[in-house]
Amino acid sequence: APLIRREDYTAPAFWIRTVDLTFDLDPAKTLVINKMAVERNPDQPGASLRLDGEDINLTRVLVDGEPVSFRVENQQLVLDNLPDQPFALEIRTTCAPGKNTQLSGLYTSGGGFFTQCEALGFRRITYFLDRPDVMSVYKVTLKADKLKYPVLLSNGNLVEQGAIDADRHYAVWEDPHPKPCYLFALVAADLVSREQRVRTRLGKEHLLQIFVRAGDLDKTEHAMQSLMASISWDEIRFGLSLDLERFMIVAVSDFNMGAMENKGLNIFNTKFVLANPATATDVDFGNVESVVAHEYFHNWTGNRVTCRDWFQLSLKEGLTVFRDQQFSQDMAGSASARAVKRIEDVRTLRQLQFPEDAGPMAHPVRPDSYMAIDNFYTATVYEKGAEVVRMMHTLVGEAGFAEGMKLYFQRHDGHAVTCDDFAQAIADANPESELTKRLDQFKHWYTQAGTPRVQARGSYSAEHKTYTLHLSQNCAPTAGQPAKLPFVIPVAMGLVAHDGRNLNLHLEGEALPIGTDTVLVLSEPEQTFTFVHVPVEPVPSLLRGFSAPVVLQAELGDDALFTLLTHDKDPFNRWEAAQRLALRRLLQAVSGHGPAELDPRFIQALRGVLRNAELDAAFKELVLTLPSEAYVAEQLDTVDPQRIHTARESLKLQLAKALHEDWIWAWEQHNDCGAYSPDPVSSGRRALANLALSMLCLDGATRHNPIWTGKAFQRFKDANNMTDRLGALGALVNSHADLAPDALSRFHEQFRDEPLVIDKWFTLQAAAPEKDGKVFARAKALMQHPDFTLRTPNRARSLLMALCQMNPAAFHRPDAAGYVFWADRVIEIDSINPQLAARLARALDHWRRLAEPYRTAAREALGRVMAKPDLSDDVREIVTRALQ
Ligand code: B3K
Ligand code: ZN
Repeated sequence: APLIRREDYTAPAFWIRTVDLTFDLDPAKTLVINKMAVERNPDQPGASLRLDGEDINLTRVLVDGEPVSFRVENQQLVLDNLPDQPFALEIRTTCAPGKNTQLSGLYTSGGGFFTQCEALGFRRITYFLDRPDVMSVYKVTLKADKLKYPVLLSNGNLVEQGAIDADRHYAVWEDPHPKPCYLFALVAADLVSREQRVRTRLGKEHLLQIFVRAGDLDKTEHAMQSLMASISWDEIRFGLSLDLERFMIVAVSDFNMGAMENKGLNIFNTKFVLANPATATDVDFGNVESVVAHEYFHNWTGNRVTCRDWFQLSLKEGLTVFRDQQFSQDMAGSASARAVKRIEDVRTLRQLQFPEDAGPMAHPVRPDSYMAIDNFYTATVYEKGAEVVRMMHTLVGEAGFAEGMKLYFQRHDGHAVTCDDFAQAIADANPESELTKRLDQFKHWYTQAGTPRVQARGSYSAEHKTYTLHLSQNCAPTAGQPAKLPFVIPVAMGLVAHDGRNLNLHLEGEALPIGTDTVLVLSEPEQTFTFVHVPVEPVPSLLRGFSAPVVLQAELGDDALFTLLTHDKDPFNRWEAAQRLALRRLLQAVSGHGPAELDPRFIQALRGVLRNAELDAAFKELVLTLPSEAYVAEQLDTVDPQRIHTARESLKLQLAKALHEDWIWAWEQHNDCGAYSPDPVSSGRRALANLALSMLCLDGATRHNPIWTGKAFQRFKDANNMTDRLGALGALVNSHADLAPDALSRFHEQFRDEPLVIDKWFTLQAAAPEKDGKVFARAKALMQHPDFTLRTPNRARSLLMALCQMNPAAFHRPDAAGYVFWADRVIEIDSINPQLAARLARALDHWRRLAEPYRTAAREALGRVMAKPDLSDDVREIVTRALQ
């Protein structure tokens, strides 16, 4: 397929005002009757109508009730010589949902019918102008077998239902809100629902429903609570209310992504809706809360105001991720719990987005071209996009941002718009802000790929009591962008004295001090900021709360970092200081320069954090966890995954040993959380207890001391919730304990009927720390397990992503077996589900930075995938970019 370019955008030649769809649902052959009211765009007189269609059989085309001549070329139905007046267009097609293994369009799962239309799935249902700037009002009639598919759902309001004959029934749905076709959805299945009536601040009544398989009703309470909390949060924070009488969530087991924000009918991967204490971990509970919120928030940011074209994807995704992150922080409550959430978000950004920005898939938040748009639902569009919105929020303030949002909806409600329109609205509502003064430059965040580096140098004059901070920025070239213009970078900061005081900041030239933190705006390649009346030499605490998605090179020595770790008022930077201290030691161990032994000072500092009565357990767990192997790899020009693994495992073991008594203390203090509740305090306690347990098992394993593995096994059996059970199982598996196989088989036996738990079972084994090639061999063997299948994305990912993305040391083998295995799976999955295959294909994005022999072997594997006949565009795009 050719590249599609942002600069080639043209408005559609026709509008489709209304759509009346009738589905006669049958897995083998579903008939779709599509009646549209079409109107020519007067700007394009004489143009032909080109409707997209893929994998569907055309049986009839009528214009104003009369058969007309048509052509089908390049997966488009082309109609020439259409009238200038509005006309009725009727199209009949059939499709085979039971054979749709791509899970895009209309497909079957667990005996029901489901749809996924974003980005280009609607064309797999009927011929249409499958682009987000064509918005229509929908009426949908569903006809299906009554026994097999008792529940018939589509967007909007149910206006009619009844029997067709003894076996079949029907339902009619109308959605009053015009929408792009990617927001269309239908469900026909045997489901039950949890229902909740709510009254919103506007005084309107709404019906909320969550539809699941009969056995899963006891896992829907948390999602319902999250939905209700999201509804009131959006009203309070942004004045945005639910605009539908009925809001439905449906859970489905076979789904390519997390969830989908179809108007009034969100369809969710079961993984992000089902949760109860027995089957879901604290992390799962948190994910359910944020994904439910995310999809709900899309109702305004995405649905009421949508994207003009798919290059604008971050208009809705970056903004909606920002909104769900803010929501989760507010739900977390305390300042410390908010900071924990921020640290987790930044960790994700660094783990997923920074490498993307530094590899062959680097693209701007608003991409310039693509081959397969589904490849651009990326960490850059989502997470970096959210950081861009967050920087705007920082530059205009919370109240200013709310004003900007108001203006955005005043201007654009009901329209399909661009990222420029969003930035303009936020800026226009805040005419005096730093954002507005530099709006054009700020938008480099949308157009330039790559992670900027900020260098900071400070110098103190004891004589003048001044502290001069010199900041500079640069950004490495990325594909197609050899030179970058400077970004607008908000640098939240403060100055910390070695004795622990957070100093009052007084910028030179200003009348008064401004408190103990401020935001400097770095917009030039280099800038100098001078602080006056600085009583002692300070340590700069820069980029507090991670105020911009950049790599900060502050070159602080250990002393300065220890000061920040102990005294910074910003919890994010305390954590960051610990990460830097640990990273420095990890990199020394990897390079072989410098001691492989951890220094007592570092160990003492971590002990201080662990034993600090003022700090929350969740924060301690984050500080005491070493940076991931992926993050270490990110820092290196040449990556030897085995060396990184060995170095990290060795440091981890040293921490396990050196803090042995402290881990025992931590375990004893935190392991009893009482009745399960997923709140931040109890989940933090569980996280720390589980870390302690795994450290104790690790240490025990090297000393052949079975005490702690015995305790872990007991815990595994007794735990009253999945977090603790899986924590204990993980401690056994990750320390390669003798008891691990027994625990694993008990676990499988106990949860054999819970697919989401069986996914965890696969993941745990495939992501275990590699030891003598056993983990790789085990993962490979698990492909043959009767529960394994490539057809269910969750299951395929549970094993393959765990091995190929999360477990570098098991995957990158000197004998290349990991790459051979990877290429075989990408090729195999590509014939089933190209979107899924393309995700797996990205596991070798960074092959160029690998050391030999990995590099050559990885290249060969990529070449083998590239050579597959009929390779999908999705995978072709990933592999082509990698090899370029
Ligand atoms: N908008 C959907 C993603 C659609 C995936 C297309 N391949 C989920 C979300 O971001 O809410
Ligand atoms: Zn989204």
